[in-house]
Amino acid sequence: MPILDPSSGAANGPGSPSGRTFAQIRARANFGLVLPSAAVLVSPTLTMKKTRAHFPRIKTIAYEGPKTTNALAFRHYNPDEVIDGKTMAAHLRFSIAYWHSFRGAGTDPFGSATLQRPWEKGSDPVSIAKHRMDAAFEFFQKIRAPFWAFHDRDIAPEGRTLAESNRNLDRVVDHARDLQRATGVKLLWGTANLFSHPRYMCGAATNPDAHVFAYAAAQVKKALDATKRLNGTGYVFWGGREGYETLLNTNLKREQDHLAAFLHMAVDYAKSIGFKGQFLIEPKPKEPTKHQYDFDVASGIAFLRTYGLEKHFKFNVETNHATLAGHTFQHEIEVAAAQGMLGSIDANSGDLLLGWDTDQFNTDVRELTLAMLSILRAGGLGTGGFNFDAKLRRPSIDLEDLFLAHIGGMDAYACAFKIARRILAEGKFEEFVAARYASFDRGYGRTIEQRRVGFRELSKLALSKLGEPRPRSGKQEYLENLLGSYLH
Ligand code: XLS
Ligand code: NI
Ligand code: NI
Repeated sequence: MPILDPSSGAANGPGSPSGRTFAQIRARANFGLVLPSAAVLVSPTLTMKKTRAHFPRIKTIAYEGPKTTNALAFRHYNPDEVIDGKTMAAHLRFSIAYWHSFRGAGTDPFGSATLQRPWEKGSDPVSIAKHRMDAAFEFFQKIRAPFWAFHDRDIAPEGRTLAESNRNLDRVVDHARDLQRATGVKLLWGTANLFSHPRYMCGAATNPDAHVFAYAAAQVKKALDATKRLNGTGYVFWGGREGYETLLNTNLKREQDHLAAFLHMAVDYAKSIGFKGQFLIEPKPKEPTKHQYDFDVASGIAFLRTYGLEKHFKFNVETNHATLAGHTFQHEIEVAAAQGMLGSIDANSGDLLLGWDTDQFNTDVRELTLAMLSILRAGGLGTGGFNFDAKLRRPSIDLEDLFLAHIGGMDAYACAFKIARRILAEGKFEEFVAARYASFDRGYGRTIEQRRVGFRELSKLALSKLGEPRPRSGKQEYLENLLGSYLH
């Protein structure tokens, strides 16, 4: 348990990397707390060979319960707590997004990087990449996240040629494999960045130039190899630039056909190398393109079915993408779950006053409880997890902020998980909803669901026996109050 212990000399002793005094550190620390120091790289459940600590003043985050005043402790997420024979860590399967937490530098369209990380140094880009990855795995352990997720170009630098990029990736993937082995942290999913480089400015699989399509295919082939090598439980396709800006230069039908061909090739290749991970589509309506083809889960399902791909894919639902599409997070989860296609979650939230993917850490327990209800009713996420596709605000420049952000997100999900379980155990909402549809459980209602009647029979029934239906209240306010009774 992190404690304030000036006498240990840990925070301000000779080994203090910053050389700051205890008082200075204290003044800077959050919630008036000072982090204890020492290069503790060993969590209760995971072990890792000791390397130089990149977060020397932060210990493995402990669960201290809802009453703690320690900002660097969990209040609701107790990874080791066993619920229904499974630890909370195994239920929630939290994952850290490498791109935000270890490649995000705090840039925005109006300003340059604000985050300066001490590990960003080395003699060449590949050794910097490895050094950064050491810091990342130390973070994964200390924050008690059992998984991580990456894009190929997050972890390894793009080379001058594709062959060089592939070699860079191989070297860093070897390093990741060692770190995974040493720490027990596993890969949730991998993906390829098919949107940053200028070659992809008009799309990758939907680019009008077959040359770009071929290059993207080569890149995804390699990213699949890397994901397999790291035993990823899934592989994500987010179609960042798979869409268009103007129909004046676009053949929409051809682009959609090409995207489908690309996904079929990915399925075939995965099969040929024995990659058994789950393929996931991550819908998003726009940004960076104006019209993205996989706008939301519903259009994704239609696309996959149209092209005979539905057996091979599930959905990675992102909160901020749902709201950009004009939906709630819970709606997107429910639409995917209704078709047995809920795969994983990109856990974040947007700012409803800003019109873009702000990727914030979600601390809205009400929203998350509703999402959890739908996820638990659907039987959970299977091999998916809750991946924090979320980033620090630009001025949040302290290393501690990275911990505080994830602690807040993890606690909010854990809290929502517990509330949702209680709601489901008591079954009041289920009972209400079942009663609301009960007329379809019997009599002519049942024959409608079984499709044993048609308009003729129903018309006869309405004219003879039924008469005018009696309106019944939807009881929304009652149900909102009921939800409130679980929340506060
Ligand atoms: C961008 C997406 C991206 C995917 C992975 O908006 O959320 O980060 O999750 O390519
Ligand atoms: Ni995402
Ligand atoms: Ni996003």
